Parts: sequence; structure tokens; C-alpha cells
Amino acid sequence: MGYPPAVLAAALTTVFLPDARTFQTFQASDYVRTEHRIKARDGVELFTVTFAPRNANGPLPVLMTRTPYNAGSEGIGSPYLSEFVRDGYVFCFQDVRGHYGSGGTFVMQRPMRDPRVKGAVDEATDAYDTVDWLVKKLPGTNGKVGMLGISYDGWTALVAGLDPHPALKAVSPQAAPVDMWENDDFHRNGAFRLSYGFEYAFSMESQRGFTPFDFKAADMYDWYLRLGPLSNVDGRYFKGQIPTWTDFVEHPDHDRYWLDRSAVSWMKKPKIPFLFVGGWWDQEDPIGPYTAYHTLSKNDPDGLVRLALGPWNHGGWAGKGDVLGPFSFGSDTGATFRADVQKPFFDHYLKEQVTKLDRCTVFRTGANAWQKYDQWPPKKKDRNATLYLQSGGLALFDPPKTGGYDEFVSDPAKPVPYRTRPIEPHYANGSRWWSWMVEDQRFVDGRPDVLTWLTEPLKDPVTLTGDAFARLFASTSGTDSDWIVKLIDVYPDTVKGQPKLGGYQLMVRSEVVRARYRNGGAKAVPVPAGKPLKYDVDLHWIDHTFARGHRIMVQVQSTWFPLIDRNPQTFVPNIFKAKPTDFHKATQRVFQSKAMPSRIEVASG
Ligand code: PG9
Repeated sequence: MGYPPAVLAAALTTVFLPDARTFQTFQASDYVRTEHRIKARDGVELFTVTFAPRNANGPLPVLMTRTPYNAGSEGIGSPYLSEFVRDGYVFCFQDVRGHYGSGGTFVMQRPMRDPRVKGAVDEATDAYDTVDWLVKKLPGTNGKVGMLGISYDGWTALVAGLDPHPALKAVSPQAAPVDMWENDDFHRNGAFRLSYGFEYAFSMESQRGFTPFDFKAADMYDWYLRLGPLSNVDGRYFKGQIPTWTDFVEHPDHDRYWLDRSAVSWMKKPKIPFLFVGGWWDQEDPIGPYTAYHTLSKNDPDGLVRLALGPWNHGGWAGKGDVLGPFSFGSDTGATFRADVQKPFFDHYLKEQVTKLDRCTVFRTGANAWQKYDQWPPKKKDRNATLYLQSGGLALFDPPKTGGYDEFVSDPAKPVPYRTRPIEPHYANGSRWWSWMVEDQRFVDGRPDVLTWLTEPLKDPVTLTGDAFARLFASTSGTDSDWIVKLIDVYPDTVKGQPKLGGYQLMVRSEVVRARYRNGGAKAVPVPAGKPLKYDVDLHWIDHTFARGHRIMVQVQSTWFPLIDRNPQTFVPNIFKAKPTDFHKATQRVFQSKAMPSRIEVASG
């Protein structure tokens, strides 16, 4: 439909564009960079950098990011901010206390203050004091502030949004962890994320500013095996000088320490709009966005909570988002998200540009198509699906009629690598950490300590949309155990035009549970040796199409090294204090009978 330009301009002016200044467009070079030291309520100075357009016709809103990764090095030339830069926003970057230019002491994910303690500070008060300063002291603002950021910067945005200054009008926490014992960077359901926990704690706490650990080794699989039990970390390297590592060791269970740091405990009812953003293949914080959306949307009568999920690794939406590993998504999904979801969200609340904002914008992987949902999981009961593990390595959508179990021996001395070796340190130059979640799983298929079930090639496409769980009936000959479940899309042997994808095993969902916490994280309890037990492995959410001719695969294993530390497979009260003699081989069984039907379940809302 073509409208005459005059009609179109009039319509745009009245509906979308509140005043003439919106017609101004800017480039990064039109902005002036200024440094500030903003005093928090306790007198600590927070180093802050602002960028404001030189010749704006009117006041503009502020977009703020609070970071532990050096505000001084932040610029506005990246694609991530380009849509805002062009349109005219003021940008503000601030070092959290204790890192780079800010005063005070850094505390990893500083717990929320006790409001009864006078003068107490946390990341929310630091954000509050900064917003207050921005709207009162910084010239050229319209009195409205938004916050956004990825990962740690997303977490600082989340915390600020839960206890907001009146001028903080909208927040987008992106890949923000929520409860680091249950999910994301440091643990998964209490299983310790060894390589990430080790590297990150050291890099943040050995000095002021991010300082990578110098492994002097090419392969982290080898390095962590040679390290031996976790008690050697302090003995050989950290010497009690890395506070977060000390806390890992002293708080193996989901105790008060973790609850105090869990944003779930601070989430009651949203006071301002939130846009949560996550990536299906985020190698660091894939679960925080779901958990936050899920928790806050339960009590959201004003419809303030929104969600966007895309085919991204950690922060992949900041770039083009057209490919990940060998997979192409058919369009620049990062750019689409930023232009169609992120920018309208902030424009709506900070510039009063009235636009329809979708509740949940989700990229369906496999089909390469964006979906809009009124809620997540969407209400579509007909989409519920159950895939049963059967004898002979078969996976079927019908329950087993007979069957027994499959077994393997898990040996902590020869753990299954989580990705192909050599495994580089996470943030080393050229590290494949960023794309390991889409690596071809054929590198472990066929190992004697990895069980595999597979459907026949699909006659029709199968789309799974909703909450995904593995219900596993399993036993171990030991007294503790890890269970790792992977849901995999197996490509046909030949893929037209993409020879590299022939037979590819793409991991779509994956998770680990630690058997000692099967009754809850508060207390570790031994597993009765040899007794089959039911484990609910939360695979979180899925929106994926397994195309015609593809097969669906499920893999189960008990080690995933060194992503996850080795379970001794013999119960000890604290695995961080286990001795070398505590680690034993165990015989693992997965049951697939009528009475104990191990399966994958996907349920809609
Ligand atoms: N994944 C990182 C992180 C976030 C929050 C706490 C600890 C680590 C990050 O990328 O910032």
C-alpha cells in the first residue's frame, strides 16, 4: 500500500513522533564524552562517563549501564547502541564500586541491603544515587532514565529496577543471572561450574580490574584433571585470597549465603517495565532471563514484564546474530531484535512514542522464525509432547510396553569432555567457549560412558514449544552422582548446500542435576546405592522445530568436564573438600520400562 508522502508524514507526526526534534539524526561523532565522579550516599565516588549529542534540539532521555568491566573503555560506536545513537539519547556508563575508576570495595553480586540498616548500600542504592544525580545535575536530559546491560551489567540493571528511583522508567536486564546456585554461571542445580567459577572468581578478585588467570597450558581438560580435587585450588593457587572461591568452598549447599544473593527473593511485583532478554545457546546465563520473567510475570497485573529470546550465545544480540558456529539463521536476528523490540521498548517509556509492544518475542530455532506470544509458555495444550526412551537405543512418542534399562560405567578419572579438545580458557584469544553449545555432539556419541536414544527420521516436522523436562529413572552403584541430559537435533546425512551439516548433532537443550540435591538444595543427602530414583531434570524452555528427515536424539552421561566439577560418586559432605581417595567409578543405569518410563516432556502453559 503506497500513501502520498504528505499523508504519511502527517500520520507519522501525529501518531509516532511527538515533536520536531525526533527528526534529528546523529552519529557517534556528534556526541561529547564527559567524565564525572558521582558521590553515592556513603561518600564513595562512582566513576561515570556520559555521551551527549552536541546539538540536540531538546531534552533527551538517558540510557545507563553499570558495569564491573571498565566504564572508561565504553564507547557508543558499537552496533548494540547504534539505533539509539542515531535517534538521540544520552548515554551513561558507570563502574560499579570497587572496580576500575570507582571507589569502595567490590563484592561479587553484592546482596540487597537490609532496609532497616541505616546508610546501607547495594547496587540498587548506587543506581538510585546515580539516577538522582543524572536528572538533577546533567544538562539536557528529559528527566527519564532507562537501564540496560548484558550479563553482570544486566544484573546491575535488574537490581536497580527492583528498587527503582522514580526517574528510572524502564529496564532491560539481558542475560542476567538470577540465582547462581540454581542456575547460570556458577552452578546448575548445585553442580559446580568448575572452569567458569575458577576463572571468573580469579579474574574479578585477584586485582582491581579484570585479570585472567595465566594457566600456562593449552588444554583445560588436561589442566583441571591434573589439578585433582577442588581442595588443591586454594592449596596450590588461590591461598584463601579469592573471596568468591572461599565462599564456593564454604557454601556448597543452597543456604542463606546463596538466598541472600538470589534476585528471586527480591522479586515481588514489578514497579516499572522490564524487558528480559536471553539466548537459546547462551554459554553463561541462559536461565536467569526465564526465571526472572517467570517469577515477575506471576504478579504483573499492569503488564509490565516482557521477554525476548533469540538464537544467540552470551550477548549475541549485540552483534548481527546471523550465524552461530556453522548455523545460519536466515537473517540478522540481533539487528531485528534491537530495531523491533529493544528500541521501541525504551522509546515507548522514555520518549513517549506510543508503539504496540509485544509481550513475548521468541525466535523458533530449527524453523528460523520469530514468534509472538501473549505469555510464556504459550497456551497451546495441543503442543504437549512426550518422548520416551526405549530399549535398543530407540526414542518414541509412545510409552514403553516392556523394557529394562541401559547402563554405563562413569569413571571420574576419565570424565566426558564437554566440548572438543583442546579446551581453551574461556576468554582467551580465539577461544571456542562462545560457540561450544552448538558444537557437533558426535565427538562423544559412541563413547561407552554416554547413552544415546534416537528416533527414526521424522516423516513430518516436530515443533516442541513450552517447558521442557527430562523425567529420568536412574540408579547408581555409588552414593552420589551427576545426571546430564542433552536433547539433540540430528541432521540427515546429506544437507543440500551445507555438506558440513550432514549428520550433525546439534544440542538444543541440556542440563545437569546433582543427585545429592534431589530433595532440594538446602541439604545434601546420599543416594541409596543401586536404587532407581526419579530425577526431574529441568531443561527449561524450548521453541524448536525438528525438520522433516531429522531425528531427535537424547544423550545421558554423568560427567561434563571441566564445565562441571567431578562428582566423587561416593557421598562426602562437601565435594569442595573431597580427598583423591573419595573418587570412584560407578555403574549407572537408566530405566526405560512401563513402570519406570524415562522420558522428555514438553508442556505448554
Ligand atoms: N557471565 C558473567 C557474569 C555475570 C554475573 C555474575 C558473574 C559472572 C558476565 O558475562 O558478566
